[in-house]
Amino acid sequence: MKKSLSVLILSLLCAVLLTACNSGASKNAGTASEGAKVTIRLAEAHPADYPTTDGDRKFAELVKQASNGRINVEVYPGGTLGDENSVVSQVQSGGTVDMTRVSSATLTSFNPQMGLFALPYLFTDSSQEWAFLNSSKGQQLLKDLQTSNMMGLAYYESGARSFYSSKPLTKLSDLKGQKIRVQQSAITLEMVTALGANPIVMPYGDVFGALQTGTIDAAENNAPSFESANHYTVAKNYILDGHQRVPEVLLMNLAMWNKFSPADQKIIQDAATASVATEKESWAKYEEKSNAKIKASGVTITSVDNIAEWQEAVKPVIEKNGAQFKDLIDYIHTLK
Ligand code: GTR
Repeated sequence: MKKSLSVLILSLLCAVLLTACNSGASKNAGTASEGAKVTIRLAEAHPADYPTTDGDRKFAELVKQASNGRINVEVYPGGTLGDENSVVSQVQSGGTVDMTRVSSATLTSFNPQMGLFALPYLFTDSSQEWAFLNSSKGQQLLKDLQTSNMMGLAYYESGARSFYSSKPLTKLSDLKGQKIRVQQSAITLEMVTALGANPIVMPYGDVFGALQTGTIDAAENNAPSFESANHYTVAKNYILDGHQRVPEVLLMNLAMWNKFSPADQKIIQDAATASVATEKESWAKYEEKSNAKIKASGVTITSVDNIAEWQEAVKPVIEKNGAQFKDLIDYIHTLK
């Protein structure tokens, strides 16, 4: 009798516990699905008219449309929600920023796999890069961001990065001893050191002032960033060595993603995928406009005809950091 009473009490307790757990789960699933309105804050480092911001806005528009206004993505351009590093920390930890568009180089400190893209001279050109990004291996890297509590939704175009300086810079040996601002990426630091210069990590938003005051001599970026951030008005020497092609990534906090119903996840994923075409189209136009503006402003632009010399200098960096990506690198070499 006593035994059957305790079994009864135990079963009742289990039932109560199970109901509590289940109701918690369904509450979560319901938060972002039918009925409930959700606001997503998306941080963007670039100005309102920049190609990546065009991509973000297209994404927001498509999500709004497909969810009948239920899911509202608010895009905050111009770095107003913080520098890239702190914004990614927020997205990762579920802070006040839910989403961001960020450089994959910045992501390296949060997810070492992203370090692949920081390897110098990894891709020969944009078509080889996109053949990889669109491949199942490239898409897997996006998915693997989940191991770092972030949901990677899409890659965006970011061209090729090259060095620019307020000091003469027309050949590799000119880099010797120059103080060069770099993104927060260990591989980039090593690359710049291997090229004979002194790397200094600094948020993107501080680069213009640092170039003006001489805290740094140089920086490196693609033409749209070099131009839109006004760096070209201070750093009048641009050498087109194209050392990195680091794609941009559109990211969401993983816990937020997991709260959406499968139908809403599809809406968000489809919108992100569709926004890539808008960003790439805008990129092509903006890059052309930036190059024309840089040229017209009297910047000395040098193209590199002995790129093998640069590649040779960074070989130890590739050997050291590339070993963990050997399969991916071999695969990239098979792509056109
Ligand atoms: C740009 C990139 C930004 C930021 C910047 C930088 O190309 O789009 O997100 O990472 O470079 O150098 O910090």
